Amino acid sequence: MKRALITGITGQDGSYLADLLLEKGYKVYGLKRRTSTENYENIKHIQNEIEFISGDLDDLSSLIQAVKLSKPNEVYNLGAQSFVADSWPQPVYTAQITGLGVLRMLEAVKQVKQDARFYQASSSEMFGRVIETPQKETTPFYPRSPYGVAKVYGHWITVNYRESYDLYACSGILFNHESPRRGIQFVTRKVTDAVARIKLGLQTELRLGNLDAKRDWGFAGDYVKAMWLMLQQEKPDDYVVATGKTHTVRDLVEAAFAHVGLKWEDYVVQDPAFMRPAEVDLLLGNPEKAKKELGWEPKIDFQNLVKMMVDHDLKKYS
Ligand code: NAP
Ligand code: G4F
Repeated sequence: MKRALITGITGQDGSYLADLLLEKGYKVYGLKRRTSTENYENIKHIQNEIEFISGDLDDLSSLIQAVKLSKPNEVYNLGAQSFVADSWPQPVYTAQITGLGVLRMLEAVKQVKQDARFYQASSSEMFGRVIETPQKETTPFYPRSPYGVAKVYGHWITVNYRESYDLYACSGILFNHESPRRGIQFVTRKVTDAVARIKLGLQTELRLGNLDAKRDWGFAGDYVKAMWLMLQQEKPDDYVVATGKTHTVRDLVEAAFAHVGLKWEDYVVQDPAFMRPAEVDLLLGNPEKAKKELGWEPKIDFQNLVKMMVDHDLKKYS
């Protein structure tokens, strides 16, 4: 039985990855940080099948202990302060967890179980003010937020540990991926939740920031398969994971309202409070390498993703 340690187990990706690994017969360990109120919402259906280990990406001793206890064949480092907008008011914390947290996890692997395969959750936010379109593995980074800068550190320290210590360490440069388990702060879920509430008469307006930003949005359930595939190859490498299609926030809003028969213009209000100090205007990934070398394909397209999320939120409030 293979053993996997997942940081960020309670998050969107951690929960889908745990589903996948349990299906494949893995023993799954989840690093769980201490919170005043426990939040198992995304993993309540598999809570009894996961072994939780108390730890925090800010605390190297807890990560060393987690690797000692789990003796993993594979480590998936998905934990992070992952909300870009909060990385401006909390830049030091974001650097500590999203940047240095990667180094701590790599050190724990290096010190305790050097043959464990390591996956780092890198991000298309690293491309930021894009140097070329579409973005691929060799596109230079130009991060536009403290979060993006921290992810660049996490990416390069992963590459550096691979090259310095011969670790099997991969960095997945994932473009935006969403699902009914997406946190409510992120724009897709904020929109689908509001559409459901407006349709059911529970809310009257939706306040948003920049409607012109473009994102390459895919389905999280598809993307965790690419993470697993990266750790099953002969040699470690880095891969862009994306759909190869981009849409504006306005397209997202239009599709979500149209799905319930409403016109978005009647409900959406632009609010400067949701504008960012520096914006990433356009993300569009080229996933050719992942398709060719990993045999990975996204299954759910943008329209079906939006419908899935709106339907889920309608059901939640009905
Ligand atoms: P998410 O839903 O926000 O989950 C983040 C996870 O990290 C949660 O389980 C959270 O635990 C945990 N965490 C936060 N601070 C921690 C700390 N100090 N120590 C240990 N764990 C901590 O994020 P996601 O969407 O699943 O994304 C997973 C990873 O992929 C993140 O690293 C994110 O930056 C990266 N990424 C995401 C996307 C995307 O579009 N989703 C794209 C590219 C890269 P709590 O439940 O306790 O808060
Ligand atoms: O949904 P978002 O907050 O995601 P963002 O900033 O693209 O980051 C996500 O994807 C990254 C991969 O590229 C991950 F690394 C990261 O962890 C996270 O998962 O915002 C998407 C776009 C932005 O351009 C934002 O300015 O939507 C725009 N937007 C417009 N109004 C809004 C809003 N975003 C949010 N969250 N809330 C709004 O009201």
